[in-house]
Formats: sequence, structure tokens, C-alpha cells
Amino acid sequence: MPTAWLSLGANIGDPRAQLAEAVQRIDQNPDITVVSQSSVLTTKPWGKTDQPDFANMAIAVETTLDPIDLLDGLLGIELAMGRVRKEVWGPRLIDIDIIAYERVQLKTDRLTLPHPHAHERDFVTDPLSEIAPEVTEWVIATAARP
Ligand code: PH2
Ligand code: MG
Ligand code: MG
Repeated sequence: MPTAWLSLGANIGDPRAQLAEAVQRIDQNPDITVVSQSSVLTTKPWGKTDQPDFANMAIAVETTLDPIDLLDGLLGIELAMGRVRKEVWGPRLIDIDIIAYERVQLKTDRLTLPHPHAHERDFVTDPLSEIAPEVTEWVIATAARP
């Protein structure tokens, strides 16, 4: 079954509880199984600095869904948890991003794989390196390519 690697972040409400709830909801999806989890790191806000620190983590999942269906499933969980899209870099209750899906390289309006900015963001690469250093290397090498 394909494996995908996800980055989770939150910085309003109870960020660590929201990450735990999101992981549980992901695992409860019949088409997605959580197979490993990083620790939860407290990170300084990146991109827009005048907001609370984030809690971030990475997980690996096995899924029968293709990348776009996985994206839709994760978006459904974000919305169920009350996510509202306001500012691009602004505070969020929960954010679930697909960083990599197998070694797939994809560029569509909705999804680019591997995540095109993950290699610039320690809050993604630090947790991901705990569970999948080889994937982190691949994400950095592939995204940094001109
Ligand atoms: N997410 C953002 C913007 N900035 N900074 C940190 N530390 N962690 C995040 O998850 C994060 C961010 C937009 O998705
Ligand atoms: Mg994000
Ligand atoms: Mg997102």
C-alpha cells in the first residue's frame, strides 16, 4: 500500500490536543492508517512572525487513496475541526499538509509533490527527519532542483 508523509501544525486553542485529535481522525478514516508519528515540537512562527508559537509534528500513513483523494480526505478533517481559511500565514486551529507521497512528483493546481517549500521549513524537516530521514533527504533534493 502507498505511504505518504504528512506535516501537522496548530497555534491557536490547545495546539497539542488538536494535533492528537487530527491524528486520531486521520487514523479513523477507513482508507488511511497512521503507521508512525514524530514527537511534537514547539516552533517559532515562520512567514508571519507576530503570532503564537506552533506545535508541529510529522506522521507517516499508509493509504489506498491517490494523492488528490488523500488531500480531500485531509481537507475534510481540517474543516470538521473548525479550520477557517483567512490569512495565508495566519494562526490556525489545524493544518495538515501532504509533504510526500511515495516518490511521486506531481504539479497540479491543488497539489504539488513533494511539497515545494518543505525544504525551507525546519518545522517540517525536523519532525520528518525523526521518522523518515531518507524521505526528508529526497524532499529537500527534489524540491531544491531548479
Ligand atoms: N505554518 C504556516 C506558517 N508558519 N510556522 C510554524 N512554525 N509552523 C507552521 O506549521 C506554520 C508556520 C502555514 O501553514
Ligand atoms: Mg501548512
Ligand atoms: Mg495546509
